[in-house]
Formats: sequence, structure tokens, C-alpha cells
Amino acid sequence: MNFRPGWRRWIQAVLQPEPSPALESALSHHRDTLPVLWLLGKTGSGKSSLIQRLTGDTRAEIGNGFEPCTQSAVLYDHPQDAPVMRFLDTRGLGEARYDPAADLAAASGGSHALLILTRVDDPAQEDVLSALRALHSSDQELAILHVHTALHTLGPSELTRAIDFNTGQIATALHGAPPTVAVDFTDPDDGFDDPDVGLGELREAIIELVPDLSLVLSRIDGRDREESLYLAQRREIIGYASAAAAVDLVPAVGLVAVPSLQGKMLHALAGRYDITWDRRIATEFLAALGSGFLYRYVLSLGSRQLMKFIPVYGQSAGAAAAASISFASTYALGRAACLYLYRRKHHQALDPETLRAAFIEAFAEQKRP
Ligand SMILES: Nc1nc2c(ncn2[C@@H]2O[C@H](COP(=O)(O)OP(=O)(O)O)[C@@H](O)[C@H]2O)c(=O)[nH]1
Ligand SMILES: [Mg+2]
Repeated sequence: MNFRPGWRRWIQAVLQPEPSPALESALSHHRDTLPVLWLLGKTGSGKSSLIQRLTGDTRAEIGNGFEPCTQSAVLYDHPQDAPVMRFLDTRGLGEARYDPAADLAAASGGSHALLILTRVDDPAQEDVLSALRALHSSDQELAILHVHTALHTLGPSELTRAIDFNTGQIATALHGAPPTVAVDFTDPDDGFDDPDVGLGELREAIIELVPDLSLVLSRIDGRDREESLYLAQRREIIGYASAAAAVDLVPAVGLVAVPSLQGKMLHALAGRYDITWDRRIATEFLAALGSGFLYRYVLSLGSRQLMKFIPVYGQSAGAAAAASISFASTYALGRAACLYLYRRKHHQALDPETLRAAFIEAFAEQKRP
């Protein structure tokens, strides 16, 4: 006998997420509100490399996961299945017959920040400059960062001059000097001490432009192997959590949308640990947390009394969504699942107290001071 209202339906939706057109449409709307970083630079300036280093995702190089946006611009969701941000890669700049008008219109409308990429060994930036002049005269308000790439291609004596030259050209076109960072993303086989020169500064500069991205771009090192593996899944967990918070605001989507997303997340996470998420494992995981615990933290309306522990997911998700219990509970469920899956994969025991502690720590983690 179970006296907890909604429990059975919640469990059912977690165990067997149902495809729903209303959910899909809410998710697609949510995607459209995510922060977009627009990359503008000539072909070969390092746009794909930059996406790859920021996301750790090799798809950027291969070209999978791109969704055509205009004839030459592509949108790239990261992480692919539960995105927290999008990149708009305008390709073809600097190539013959490329007309940037459509890309400029698409990019300047929906972007939260513009990253201009120039190679230090390439002073011929006329195509970038004319795009920027067009942007300037369109009166678009856009946060801008100028990224100098391929540092090691010049020796120290030429480097400063080259950087100053490109910095000056860009500032003139924009009628103002944007902040700059310099990077060198080299192939580890190239033998440089640091194949990711400037990556930390780049992350910081982007967070400065788009504070919403601090939760996803900040780098945290794991204290042990288990935590490092969890941190590798964290962006995807945040993606599901913010999607859950967003769909929670859409009454028509119904009460099963959030548990369906939570179920999908658990399924996806299990795959990352090479574990097949089936009914038996799911039930075992939920049983380890305990129905009373889950009821209190995940599904009870009364859990809204825990609001003071709720993380705030930036401005873009909207104040109401940020205040949603759905974000915190989905996030914490993801964290607990990673611990559970890790221990299971390595045939290590896990007592319910430790599992619940991981859940509660994640739940409280984002609490603002
Ligand atoms: N040395 C160096 N090479 C880079 C850097 N960024 C990109 N490259 C190389 O330049 C080439 C073009 O880079 P890619 O990221 O595909 O440029 P995209 O056309 O703007 O997407 C590739 O061979 C990269 O390995 C960099 O910062 N330093
Ligand atoms: Mg590219």
C-alpha cells in the first residue's frame, strides 16, 4: 500500500519515459532560449578547434551533430542530447562567392556573444572586417571577444606586432576595442608543452561575457576517479536539469514530462558507464535511494519548502525556472546515478547513506551565497 499521491505515476514515467509531441515542442522551445556563441572567422582560423577544446567533443571536427542554419552556417548543440549551450559556426568566410548577409542576419539575431577569430599569421582579414562593419552599422547589441589563434606560428619578435595589428583592425571596424585573448590549440603530437595554450583564459573571458555559462564552462577537477567521471557527465546532467526546469513551466506538457526527462537522463548516463539501463537496475537504484527520500526531494510538492537550497541556473532559463525544484532534483538524481553506476561497474558496494549523501550534496551545491 502506498499513500503517496503521484508516486506510481512518477515511477512509471521514470522507468518508461514516453515520447510526447508536447514535450518535444517544449524542449525545442527550450533549445531556442539557450546561450549561443557565434564564431566568426575565416576558414582555417580555428573555429572548429575552439569548439572542440571548449566542449571536449570531437564531433566538432568531424562535423556530426551540426544542424544547418543558413546555407553556410551551422548550429552545434552541446552536449548534443541535452544541450546547455549552442555554437553558431559561420563557415566559408574568406572563401570565394561567400555572401555573409544571411549568416549575419541569423547570427546577430539569436546570439548571446560573438567570438571573432583571427590567426596571428594572417593579417588579411578584409572579409571579417567587412562583416563587422555591417554588424556595427546594424546597431546590434552583442557581447564581443576577439580571439587571436595559432600563436606558435610566429616567433616572439613578430608575434607582438602581429597581435597588435589584428587587434587594431578589429577595433577600427567595430569602433571600439573588444577584450582579447590569445590561444594556441595544437595537436598533442606536435610536441608543444601545452597543447591548449590560453584555454583557461578563454573560458574565463567567455564567462565574463555570458555569465550564464559559468555553471557549464567552469573547470572543476575531480577528487578521485569516480568524481572525475561524474564531472565528465555533468554538462549533460545540467542539460537535462535545465530542460526539466523549463518544461516544468509548461502546464500543457503534464506531470510526466519531468520524470520522463529524468528517466531519459538515467538511461543516457548508464550508457556512459557501459551499463544497460533496464527496469531491474532502475528499480534497484531508486530503491537504494528509498521511496521516502525520493518523495521528499524529487516528487513531493512539499519539497518546494526546500527552496532555499535550490540552485540558480543563470538568467536565461528565466527566474521561475531557476527557482524550480525540478532543476535541483534532476541534477541531484544525475549525480547520485553516476555514483551508483560507477560502483556497480566496478563491483563495489554502496550503502544507501552514501548514495543519499551524494544526492543531497549535489542538491545543495549550487546554492547561492
Ligand atoms: N597551431 C595552431 N593551429 C591551429 C589553431 N587553431 C586551429 N589550428 C589548425 O588550423 C587548421 C584549421 O582549424 P579549424 O579549427 O578547422 O578552423 P575553422 O575552419 O575555422 O573551423 C587545423 O589544421 C587546426 O589544427 C591554433 O590555435 N594553433
Ligand atoms: Mg570549421
